[in-house]
Amino acid sequence: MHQIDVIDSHTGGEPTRLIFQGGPELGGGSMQQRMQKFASQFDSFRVATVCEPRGSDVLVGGLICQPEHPDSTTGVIFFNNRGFLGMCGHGTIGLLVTLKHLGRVDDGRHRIETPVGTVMATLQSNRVEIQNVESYRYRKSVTVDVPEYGEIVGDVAWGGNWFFLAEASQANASISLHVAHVDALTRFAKAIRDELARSGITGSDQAFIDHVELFGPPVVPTNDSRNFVLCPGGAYDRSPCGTGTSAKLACLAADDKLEPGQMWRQESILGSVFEAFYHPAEDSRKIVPTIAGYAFVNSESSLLLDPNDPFCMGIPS
Ligand code: PYC
Repeated sequence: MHQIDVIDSHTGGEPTRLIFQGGPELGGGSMQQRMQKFASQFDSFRVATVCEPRGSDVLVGGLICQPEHPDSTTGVIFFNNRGFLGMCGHGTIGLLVTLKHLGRVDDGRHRIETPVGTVMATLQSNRVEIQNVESYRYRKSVTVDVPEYGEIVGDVAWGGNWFFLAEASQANASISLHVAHVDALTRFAKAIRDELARSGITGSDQAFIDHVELFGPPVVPTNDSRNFVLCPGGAYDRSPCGTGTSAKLACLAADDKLEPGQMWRQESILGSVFEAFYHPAEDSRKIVPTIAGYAFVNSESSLLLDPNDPFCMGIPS
């Protein structure tokens, strides 16, 4: 029986499962190199820990790794039911709150290594502010002709993952961003993502755009916007999505709609909020976004992998 020690938390409603003990031995090197080794040699471990029957399509896993640099607090590799994530905003907020719960860190500033770069996170009680990787808009006003929905115009942007960002109220769709409509929103967002792939619309270096983010007016007037985010494995993000909010800031900055330092309050489909602002990056086409939200620890447990269990290694989704 193989035992894996995990701690589950949620950030604005979106769950994170952090793996502290019993994970694969990935050796040294950068988080990017270790993620590649994880994906090529231990993908079954990903399925066993986040897919059914131990997990679900919504769950994001994070493998805690020894950092490459001594002044980093930790390294982490995030993954989900479909594959690996470059960065994960809600997961990093959950990571810091979980490390504090374990007594491994104190409030203050922490350096976290991820496969797409090092991020800085400031922990204060259950609130975490993350200075994310540099983010940028890659393509503006891209038109996709989506079967059944018509022409949808949106931007392609990087915020630690690749996003297509569009207003929800377009063409034949016009689905209001209410949690009662998540099935319709999911169908719409998947149709957009499929059409992006069919039309060869990608991020830089032909990267697959695996997240679709739809926007509409906020429900709470003090917020700036509400979103619905389709994640790579088909689930929707219960939080406002840290990397998605970073991509949004990059688009707002590129359109001169948000000043450096100006606060943006992004509301999720559930109503949870990330506060966000940016500073210009050295490369004037990019920004350095900061995202803040709250996480809470839900459970400490051990996953048991029984070799006699026909579903021991999980059910791929
Ligand atoms: O918060 O960056 C995020 C995220 C990505 C996928 C799910 N959440």
